[in-house]
Amino acid sequence: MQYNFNEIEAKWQKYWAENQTFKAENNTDKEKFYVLDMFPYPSGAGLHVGHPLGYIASDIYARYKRHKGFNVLHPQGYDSFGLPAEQYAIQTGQHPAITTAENIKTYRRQLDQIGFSFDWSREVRTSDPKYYKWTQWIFIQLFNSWYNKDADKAEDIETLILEFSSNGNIQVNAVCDEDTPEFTASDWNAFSSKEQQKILLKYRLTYLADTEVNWCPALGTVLANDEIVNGVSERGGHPVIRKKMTQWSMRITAYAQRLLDGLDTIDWPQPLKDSQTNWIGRSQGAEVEFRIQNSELGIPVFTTRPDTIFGASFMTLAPEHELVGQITTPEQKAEVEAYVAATAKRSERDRMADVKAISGAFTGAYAEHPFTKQPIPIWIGDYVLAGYGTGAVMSVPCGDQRDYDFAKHFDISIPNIFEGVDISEEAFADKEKTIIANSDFLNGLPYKKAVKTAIYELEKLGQGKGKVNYRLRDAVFSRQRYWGEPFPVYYVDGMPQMIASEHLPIELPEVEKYLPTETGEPPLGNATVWAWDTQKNAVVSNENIGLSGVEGQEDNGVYPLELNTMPGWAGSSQYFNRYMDPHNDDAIFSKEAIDYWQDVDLYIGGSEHATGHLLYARFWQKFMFDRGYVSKEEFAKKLINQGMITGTSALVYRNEENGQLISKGLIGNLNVTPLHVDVSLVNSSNELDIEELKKWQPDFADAAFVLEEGNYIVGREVEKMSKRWYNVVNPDDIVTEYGADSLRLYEMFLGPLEQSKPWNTAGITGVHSFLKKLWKLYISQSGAEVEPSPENLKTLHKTIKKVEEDIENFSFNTSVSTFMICVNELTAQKCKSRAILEPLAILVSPYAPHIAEELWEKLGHDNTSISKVAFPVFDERHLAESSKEYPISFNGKMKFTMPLSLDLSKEEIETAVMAHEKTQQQLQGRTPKKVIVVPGKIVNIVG
Ligand code: ANZ
Repeated sequence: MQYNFNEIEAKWQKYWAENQTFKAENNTDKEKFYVLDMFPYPSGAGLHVGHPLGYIASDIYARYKRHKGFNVLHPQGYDSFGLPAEQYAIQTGQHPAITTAENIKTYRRQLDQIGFSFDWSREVRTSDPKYYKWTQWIFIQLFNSWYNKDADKAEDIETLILEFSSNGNIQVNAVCDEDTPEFTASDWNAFSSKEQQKILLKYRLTYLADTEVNWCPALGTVLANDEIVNGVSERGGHPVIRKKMTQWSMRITAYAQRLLDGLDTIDWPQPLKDSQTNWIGRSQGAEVEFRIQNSELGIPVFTTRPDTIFGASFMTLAPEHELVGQITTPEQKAEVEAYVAATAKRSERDRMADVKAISGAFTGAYAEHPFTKQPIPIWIGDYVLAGYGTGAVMSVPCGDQRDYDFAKHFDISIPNIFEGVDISEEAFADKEKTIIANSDFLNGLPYKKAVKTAIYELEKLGQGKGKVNYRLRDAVFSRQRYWGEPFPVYYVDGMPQMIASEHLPIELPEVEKYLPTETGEPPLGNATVWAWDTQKNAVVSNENIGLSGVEGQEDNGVYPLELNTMPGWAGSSQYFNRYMDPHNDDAIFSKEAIDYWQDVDLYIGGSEHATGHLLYARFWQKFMFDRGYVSKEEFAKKLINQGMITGTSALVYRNEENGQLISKGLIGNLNVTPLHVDVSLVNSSNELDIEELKKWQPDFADAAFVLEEGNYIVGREVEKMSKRWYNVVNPDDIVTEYGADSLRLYEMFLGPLEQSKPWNTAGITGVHSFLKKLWKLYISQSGAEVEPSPENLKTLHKTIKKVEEDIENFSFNTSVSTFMICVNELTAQKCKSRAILEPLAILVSPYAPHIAEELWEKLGHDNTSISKVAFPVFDERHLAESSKEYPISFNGKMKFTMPLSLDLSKEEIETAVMAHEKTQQQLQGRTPKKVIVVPGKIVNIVG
């Protein structure tokens, strides 16, 4: 009987779907185990073989855990809002919902045919109103919360309002905007409602503020820092500029320290933790105020080195600093303004990256040194970033390279506070060593003490305090896009109001055009039915909007809705919790569901999400924890980043002299340009199918070819697998030709999960023929009830041991070779025993589930799935050698060997050896003086 994989795989996929084999229950006595994949964005191109790598690994683990008796939650869904669908809509007029649904169909078909054990009954789609109802709900919870630093957690905004009305904000220790004024209870109670709302926005965990954003004119939207690579948009490579806009922001900075601390409690890859740590960027130092001469104004600076204060010979402000306009003298005005205008064109990243180009302008103003009272010139320079620290620095040219370069360039004095002292790293580390000179009361103090003393003296002056600064910024949460979650927000007199949760979801309105409006409003500005009626609690036509705030006009309770939508990370920041109870319409999830599933035990996905999704999701989880919705502060105990599967691109070489395509071996010194061609046009010997190439792209239709030995040999290069390089391999083709089980095994066989590795379709034949051998081993067996031999058992048990260890260590590639060895051995042993073949099928089943199901059925288990059978238990006894080739020596000289059971006693061994004919030959009738037996080792006959 043939191994007909196409038939077998279709049969079992149907069986699993019909029987809901992988449906997880929320109510069971079994221990839970939650295995999660990062859900895909369903792009128009479908999956290539690089995409399922992580999914196969997590599927093996999920299946293994089921065999181990766990109740496994292994869901899948779609991150289905996003820019590509919207851009396609702009180009073609197709509604993004339609293209998204089509793409999802393709994804589902592709995922199904790989045989994943997903519980599809729990599927979520972030663009489904039933799902984003809860994204909107979380937004409202954030709006209605503030961060209490004393309690070190988020709390209900009502507690803050109560405090304001009884005590004002003097004693409130909250994370809030820098410019929050102080007020008493009577001030608060006298404020108008609008004034109160404005103040509360300074405390809410999501708030509206004028923020400097990364504006991408080509995409017509704001981008997050992690969406910008080398100063241009990650998607499309368009220029990005800085611009001030009123935007929703998330006060993630309130969680900076907890996001750092939490990293110690989770088993995530160190490089990922490092990038989150750097992104959060904690620095300890001081804030120091420099007073401006002849003025009431002061400029605070953030410094990590307050001990160097006597070396500060000038100050530098970011060109965007709010005081620049006020302090610049009339003589310097023109120069300063020109410089400010020039820097507005440069992105922050460019400014940070470009350390060599020194530029700046003198404001004409002077500050006063806090201790020496000497005048200090105030400059502006674009190496100082507006959004970090206070946007101003005390410049210490002998301590900081950028300050030094600046001082040199503009000929500013460079006082030496390190004169004659050791400033090596060791000196810093040494508690006793002095590293500062020419610094008044700091002279003679070791580094740490100098820092403390400087802060102490500044505090005495009322001009400084110790401060911890984080590089992390609040996250801008508004996008000028159509295809995203609408905000549950309307505006009354310019102030944002939340729609009550019971009226959610607020569904995306229809629009004529997906582009920004002519007046520069986001695409939702094109919607004509996009106003909130507070009487009917419904979205109504814009025509109904009342003229609130206009004197003499009655406010009819209909108000404009928010025009921005939420960013891509909104929908992915709590999806892991929603899977626990995905159809709940009354709550994001029930208490029962979250109490049972708690958190993700294993999360697998790409490392590119380190400072985006994985940071935001941790933030929202901590918030949900503070507000009592979840019981775990970290959502995923363990995380693995799968490596990238690279493609093997194929290249032809165009001779620039005459346009001929030159076979690789004949290039020599010719001036050629390599061109990518589709890898499907090339066979495993790197020979190009010339006729197919001519049909593939019109450019090649009339090409002339220079061949070697009758063939065109292409060049090969390993690159990222991407449509752009025509090196994508479609899993559909592999599944049709070799089957899903071969694909699964091969993806694992390629190498360690976390490493990047090249794809080479030719290599799949190895695992494919292994599966055929496995099949044969079962099909050739007839008398299944034969007792297993010790060798059979040994082969089986060493396989159980290895495979179990491998899965536990996520070392899936090594299991595949173990299976190969096992099947070779059992084939050689002509094993037919059910007691061996049954457990082997279970071992194989997480990796190659279809064939395992089929073999299980063939072994007589009708209409049951192997996926629920207990994992075989390793028994060490079978690995023990049962016999040993004893060397038999005469007077210390080894003469022959004989096999003896290891169970024999000393006496039994002696008897057996003495009875051997070779012993008799050696002794020739003599009686030995002594027979020395060392069980398990040797026998020596003396005399
Ligand atoms: C004086 C000084 C002396 C500094 C010295 C360094 C060395 P991190 O570790 O990144 O927090 N700085 C502060 N705000 C800045 C801004 N907005 N743009 C650019 N640079 C800024 O670094 C903090 C240090 O970077 C601060 O300490 C300040 O320079 C500078 F020997 O102050 B320092």
